[in-house]
Amino acid sequence: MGLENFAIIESTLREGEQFANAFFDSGQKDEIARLLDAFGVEYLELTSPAASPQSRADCTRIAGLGLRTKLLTHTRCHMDDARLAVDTGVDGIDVLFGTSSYLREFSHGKSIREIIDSAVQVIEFIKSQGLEVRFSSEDSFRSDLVDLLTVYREVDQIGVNRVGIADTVGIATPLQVHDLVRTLRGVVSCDIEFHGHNDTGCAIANSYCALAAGATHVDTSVLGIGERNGITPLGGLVARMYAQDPQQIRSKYNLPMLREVENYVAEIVGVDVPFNNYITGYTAFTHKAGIHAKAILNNPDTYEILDPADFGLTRYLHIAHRLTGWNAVKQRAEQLQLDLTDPQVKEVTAHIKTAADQRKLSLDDVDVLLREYHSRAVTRESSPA
Ligand code: HCA
Ligand code: CU
Repeated sequence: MGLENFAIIESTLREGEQFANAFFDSGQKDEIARLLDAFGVEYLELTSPAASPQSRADCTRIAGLGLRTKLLTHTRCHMDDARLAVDTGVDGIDVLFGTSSYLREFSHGKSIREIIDSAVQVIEFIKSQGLEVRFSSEDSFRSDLVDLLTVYREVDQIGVNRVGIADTVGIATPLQVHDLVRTLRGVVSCDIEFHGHNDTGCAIANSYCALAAGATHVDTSVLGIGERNGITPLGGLVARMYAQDPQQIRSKYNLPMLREVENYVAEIVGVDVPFNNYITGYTAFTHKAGIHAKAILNNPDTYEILDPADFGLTRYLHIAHRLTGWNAVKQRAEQLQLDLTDPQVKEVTAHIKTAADQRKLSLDDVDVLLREYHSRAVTRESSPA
């Protein structure tokens, strides 16, 4: 487990529902679930059935959709919630325990035993129902380490499937995540999940470091939507893991679906996919400087670690600007079926650069310059000496 084999717990239908703009009606929830199932995430996490009557109905209905992915719901570590959750028909329950201040109470010797006892009761009940169970603590990075490890050791011993650490406030650094997961790896034998918020832009790096240190599961949401500025984005994690091992990621996930699921979620929550989004941002495979364009034409690996074709996307060479180079212009002339010699392409490239120094050009402007140059060249060649 770890980098070689990990599972995504896709939480758009739980953490994502905590995004300011999110209101998912039942049809939209089903569609998100189907798209993510088709993409191939290993788990979907759904809002607690204790949250509202509709949340409960949605959980039960989605559990009946016959998806391939495993379904989890997310509840407080409480018997009432656990009973409700079991009745929905999901495959497993992610129970979340307390807050960091609650945990801090342990360190004052308050009720660590009581906390463990109630965790044990909930975990044993869920297991007795034949369901998978995860136990995690909110705000793990601001919790007392000894308390945290004490609780996790106990729940591991009674057979919890997974423990989770949550960077609820987005404060953790990649190094801290690596340290904590490695320490935990030495204490428990069950799987380890990481849930990371993105307040300081570390969510993807933190998730990667969690896996590198021995975690087995990472929480994501589509476009990263969640509380505040959200959590690890699905596409960003996929990009990171693809860079690590393209073959693994190509075989695990239906990568061309990524854009579809992102566009769908963006539309229903009323946001645009950012221009610089991982993989699907509109400049993600655009190459501009002449030197880059030339190298890309020779061998895309020189400036691309992700192959756009794997994601059903195409690269774009941006040639309408003063940084352009003749190799890229030549390719454009070929696309337009304009027959020009290399010296001619170099000459027209100089014209393009001069024009681009005066104003912002479009590809259309470049095409006009190329066509005009070509017809002048043809006229010169065909006119009698
Ligand atoms: C929240 C809860 C949570 C839970 C994460 C988990 C967090 O604050 O809304 O269950 O692992 O970030 O702590 O999303
Ligand atoms: Cu969260």
